[in-house]
Order: sequence, then C-alpha cells, then structure tokens
Amino acid sequence: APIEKAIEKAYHDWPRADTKGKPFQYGTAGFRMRADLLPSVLFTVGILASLRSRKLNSNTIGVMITASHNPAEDNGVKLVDPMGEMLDQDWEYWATGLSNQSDGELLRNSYMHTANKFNVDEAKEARVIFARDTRPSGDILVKALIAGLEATGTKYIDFGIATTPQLHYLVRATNTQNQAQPYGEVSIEGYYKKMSKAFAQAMIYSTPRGSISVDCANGVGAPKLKELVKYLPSDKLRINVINDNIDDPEILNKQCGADFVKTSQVAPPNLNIKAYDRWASLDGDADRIIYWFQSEGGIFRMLDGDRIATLAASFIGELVKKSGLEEQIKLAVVQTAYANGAATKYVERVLGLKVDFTPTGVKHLHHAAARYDIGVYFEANGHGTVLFSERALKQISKHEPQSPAQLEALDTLKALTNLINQTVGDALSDLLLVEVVLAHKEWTVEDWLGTYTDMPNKLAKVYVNDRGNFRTIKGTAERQLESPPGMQDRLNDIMRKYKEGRCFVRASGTEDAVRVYGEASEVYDCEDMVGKVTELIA
Ligand code: NG1
Ligand code: ZN
Repeated sequence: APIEKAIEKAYHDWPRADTKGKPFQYGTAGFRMRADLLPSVLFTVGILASLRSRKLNSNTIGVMITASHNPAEDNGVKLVDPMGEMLDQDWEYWATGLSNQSDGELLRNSYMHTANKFNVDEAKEARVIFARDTRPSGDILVKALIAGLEATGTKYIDFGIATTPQLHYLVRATNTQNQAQPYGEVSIEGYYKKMSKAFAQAMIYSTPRGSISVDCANGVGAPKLKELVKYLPSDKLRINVINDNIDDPEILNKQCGADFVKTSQVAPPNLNIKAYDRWASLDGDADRIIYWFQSEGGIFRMLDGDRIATLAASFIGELVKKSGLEEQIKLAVVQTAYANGAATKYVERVLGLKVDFTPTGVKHLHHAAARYDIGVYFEANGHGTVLFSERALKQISKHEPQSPAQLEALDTLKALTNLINQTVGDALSDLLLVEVVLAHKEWTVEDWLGTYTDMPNKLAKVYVNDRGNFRTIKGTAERQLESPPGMQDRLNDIMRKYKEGRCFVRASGTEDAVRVYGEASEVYDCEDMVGKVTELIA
C-alpha cells in the first residue's frame, strides 16, 4: 500500500486549512473561495483525479485552476472528465469528502474508502493534465496539486496558463488520439489551428464585417486571443484586444469583463467607444462572452447569452434547411427560466424551433442539449455552446448536395461543427461563431438587436435565514416552489395582477442568497412585482 502511505505522509506538507468549521464543498463551480484556503484542496483534488483516471481505464482527467469572474484574491478548481465534460456529478460527493479530512490518517482512510467504493485498480496507470488562469495564487496551487499527483503515482502534464475551454479541448484531444477522428492535436497551438481553419472555411461565402473590440477582463483571454489572432485570416476579421493587462493582478475582472457588463448593464469605464461599434466582453477564464454596443448618446445595449443562442439557432437552422437536411436533422434550443420570455417566444414562433428548459447550471443545459440532433444552449450570462450529435455529424458528412447552393450551405455547416467547441462554452469559439453569422447575414449589431424586443426584467437577490427552505418542484425548471408551503400560491396571486407577469424564486447554488427573477410587459409593473415578491420572502 505505498500510495496510502505516500498520501498520509504528504498530508503534513498540505494540511487542511482552518475554515472556522465551514466545510469545503465541490459545487456548481467546483471548489471556489479565497485562494489562501485552497492549497490542501488542490492536494486532495490531485488524489481524486488519480482515482478517477484509474477508474476510467487510464483515460486522462483534466484539472483547471481558476476562479473565473471572481475577484483577484479568489481561486478555484474544477475537474474535467475524459470527453471534456464536467466531472460526473456522483463524484462531487467524493471530492468533497477527501477535501474535508483534517489529518493524514483520516485522509488515508478517506482515500481507501473512495478507492474501494469504485473498485479502483491501483495497478492501472493514472493520467492527468492541468492548466491555470493568470492569478498569482496559481503557482502555489499547482505545487499542491502536483503533490497529490505524485503521492498517487500519477503521470501528468502541466499546460501552464490557458483558458478553461482550452483545457477542456486538450482533455478531449488527448483521449481521442487513437480514434479514427481525433478531436484535434494535443497542444494549445492545435486548438488555434483547428479553430482558425474552421473559421476561414466558414467565412468563404460571406461578407466580412470590419472590426470588433474585445474586453478581455485583464485575464487569460487576452494573451490567448492575441495568439489566436495570429492564426486568423486578417482580411476576414480585425480584432482589437482591450483590457489585456495581466501583469497587475488587482485589476482582473475589475469594472470590466462579461460578468461586470451583464450585471451592471453598463460599458466598462475608460474605453474609447464609438456609437454602433461592435464590442464583446469575456470573463476571467474566457468561457463566457457578452456582446454589447452603444447607440447614439452613449446608451448601452446588451446582446447577452439569449441573443447569442437565438442568433446561432437561426443561422444553423437556415443552414440545415438550405443543405437539404431539414427532414433528417432537428434543432432545439435549451434555456433556463432566466431566459428572457421574448427570446423564448422568438425561437418558438419566428424560428419555429423547439425550446427545452432545465434547471440553472451549465451541466444541466449541456446534458439536455446532447439529447437533440443539434442542441443550442446558452445561459443568459453568456456561457454556452452548440452540440452536434454523432448522428447529425454523420448525416452532414454523408449528405450529397443537390445544387451549388446546397453545397455552400453544407460547407459552412461542416465548418461550424469544427469551429464550435463541443466540450464546453468557449468565449473565443463563440466570438468567432457570432462573427461568422453576422458576416453571413450582413448584419450590424443593431440588426441583431432588432430581431426581438426584450421583456422588461429584473433580477434581485434576497438574503434569508435559511435558503435551504426554498425548494422547487422537480420538472418545473425551477419555476415553481414546493417549499416554503403555500408560498407558490401567494406568488401566483401577485403575478396575476400584472400584464404578462412572470416571476420565480429559487435558492442560489453559488451564493448564500435567494434569487427573485421577474418580467412583465411594463418596466414599472416589473419593478413593482419583484418588489412585492421580495417583501413576501424576506
Ligand atoms: P446561481 O447562483 O445558482 O443562480 C449562478 C448563475 C448561473 C450559473 C452559476 C455558475 C444566474 C441567475 N445564475 O448560479 O447562471 O452561471 O452561477 O456560475 O446568473
Ligand atoms: Zn468563467
């Protein structure tokens, strides 16, 4: 039992931090908190990754060290499964268990317990790859992770600084190298090569739309987008990389980036913004993107995840039709209850596509989207992608075009299957996707915004004694409360008073608060309704 012994011994170098009785928990966003509390967690994540790899016949597991849009002093860690998906939900419990052991012997027992539970064969090789964002705390966290990997005799590769979606790409590429169709070359360069080739192909039959400015939140998206630009055809798109200072850790995500613009609904300060110029903001690990622009008089207009989903669905739907594949390939859009009602209506009535709803959280959306031939999913906050099923990919590759027009559409569709990151929402891939669609439709940002008018809406946060009291009914995509008892009836009474009023309440999965979302056809009604509901639950 050399592994158990090595774990117990290494624990002394990476003892559990004192969190004042608060347990660590692998949640929606993995482990995420103040960076100084995290080293022991990274050590145990290394141990868990080794178990997961051995359990999955030595497939390579990914570890990404990032706290995304959180402030600079935070950090976090997430595990990536072999095809580039998020860690299997059943394993979150075991990741949590390992992270909370407060001495070497307990950790050793927890390790053995987990290994037994999953019948892990220690004789098998364990393989892990990892990367981190630009946060300075990444250095020490990498050391802690490596200690866990070495104690368990795991083979590992450090990919240095990368975006979260790049690490997901690398995991899938690694595990498909021996297959007929590897996902791509196992290198960050391979990621740029695949994406830029697909982008050039997707742009062949289109009219370039000039330049876009990208606010990179002073995070990892900045150096990585600059790299990507070197591979892109410069006559097709010019990209200005803005907020690219990664040397001053304090300004990461500060008054800039996707989360800032989405939450505060204003442009980042101190930028040189011309009316109607196209802008986009990435978050701190480049898995989210929000488009925006300013109209005359500096009025801020946002094109969020709902808008990207509708744009992508409309274009891909058209391509499927124009290729002559309409009968064979069905498209659906997956949303959460936070999607604006106008976006849902637009997809159903104007695009004529099915809309499916899931609870909040990318893993739910991703799983639902994977059930369709082509599944488009985005959270309103700008995280999302488009999934092509094996079946759809086969149909697309074997289809014989019947006319030059069908050939064009089919070529563009094929290019999109390579341009769009199939593992996870990817801001760089989504950026190029949007640019392709705008170029094909010959649309300005105003044309795009003009496709439908958002319902007035409001998102409020309420601090309650125990958010655990707020539970939603399964199958309602969190739109209906089952507890506290009687609360849903009272909500219904309030909603009924407003024209097209819709309101729902759920406990946040990432913050100690309850969220209230409401929409109504008038701004005043919406404010009033959300105010009344907030009073009711506070
Ligand atoms: P919670 O805190 O569970 O509402 C938030 C976002 C989600 C998702 C996760 C993970 C809203 C309303 N909720 O979840 O969309 O992105 O964080 O980052 O924006
Ligand atoms: Zn992110």
